[in-house]
Amino acid sequence: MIARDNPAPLDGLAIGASLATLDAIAGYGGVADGALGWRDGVLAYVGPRSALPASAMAEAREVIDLGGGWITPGLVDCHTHLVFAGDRASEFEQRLKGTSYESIAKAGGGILSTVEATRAASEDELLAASLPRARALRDDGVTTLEIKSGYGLDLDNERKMLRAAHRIGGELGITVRTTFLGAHALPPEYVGRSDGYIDAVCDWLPRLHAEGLVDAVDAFCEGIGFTPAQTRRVFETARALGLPVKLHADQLSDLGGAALAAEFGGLSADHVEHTSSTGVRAMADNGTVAVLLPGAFHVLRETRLPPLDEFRAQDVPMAIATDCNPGTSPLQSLRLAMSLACTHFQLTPEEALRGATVNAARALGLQDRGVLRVGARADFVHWTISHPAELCYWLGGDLAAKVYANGTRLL
Ligand code: DI6
Ligand code: FE
Repeated sequence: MIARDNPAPLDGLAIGASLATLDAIAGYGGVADGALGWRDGVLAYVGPRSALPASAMAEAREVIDLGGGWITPGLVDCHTHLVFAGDRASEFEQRLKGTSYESIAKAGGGILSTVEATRAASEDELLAASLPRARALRDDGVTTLEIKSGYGLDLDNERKMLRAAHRIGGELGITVRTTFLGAHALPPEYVGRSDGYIDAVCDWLPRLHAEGLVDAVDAFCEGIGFTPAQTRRVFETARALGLPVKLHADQLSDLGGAALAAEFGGLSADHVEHTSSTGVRAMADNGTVAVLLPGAFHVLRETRLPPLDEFRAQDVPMAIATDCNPGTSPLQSLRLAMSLACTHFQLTPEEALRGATVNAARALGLQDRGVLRVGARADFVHWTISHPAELCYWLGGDLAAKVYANGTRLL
């Protein structure tokens, strides 16, 4: 539990709270009356306070007595589109009157209306519009955040989005991982030429990657998005660059997206409401995480559930994310996504917490976080709760009392 080879004093030591370490195959990994110590941004003690060497307490640079509550790993939101300009509240009203998401998209609204607003914004304006959403997530416990491009749909505007996303990490002190989603929608200038657009996407990807702006590659494989054959071309370009892939797969129909993502060793297949047994099997065989997005399910009032029991039976790890976007999931709390996953998908609160920490880290290819373990990054949250299930039980509320990333207090 303690790194005994390092006698240097701890930079910080938190006591007086219980720990949900998640450092086991199942269960919260609960430690009553725990202690958490860190040094150089990395956890150096995780365990019961009673087992803490007396010298560690005496020598720590700072000892924080939390006076109750629980500490969990910092939450990881592994699927968002939170960099965008404008909003789609009027589309929300249209949908409530009975117009479908797909028909709005086909009429040139939907994603394309956000593309128009995002193209018109400067990088600074985009940052200013997006920062409050990221801050809301962080202040509710998120210390690692994935952000996709996909509302620029040309080289300069995709670059602008990815740069704005990077700046969010610096502004808020959290880790931001960027995903290139050039294959999100067909921009107006390519109408009738979707294969030509995919050529362009495959041309931009190496350039953006060379600028250090891309951690992973995604596509919208759907009737209103791109075909499996087009998605495959994007993935082949990613593979040639050594970039991991993930996919918006089987959200509105089953095009075999999950199996395609798995075939490319994908980090994750996301949405997956319509994924078949073959798709689940392929994910299990390739270690592809199922990212559940109950915010979009809720907002679109979907009824088709992801194959949850099959994921469980085949040991496919399930992650949960907000999918924060202006159309289908204007959701600014990962805790609320966890709650929706419990209510709509009948996940247990323990599965939901695992889905927003350790499994979400895996969906981003990050092994150094998502658990409280010696050697992991010192990203953690102190919550004013008496049981971890409360993280899913309360809808909203101000539960995150302290948020630390890399051993630095952010909130
Ligand atoms: N699936 C989604 O949930 C988002 N993109 C996608 O491919 C929705 C994006 C939007 O409607 O703006
Ligand atoms: Fe999405």
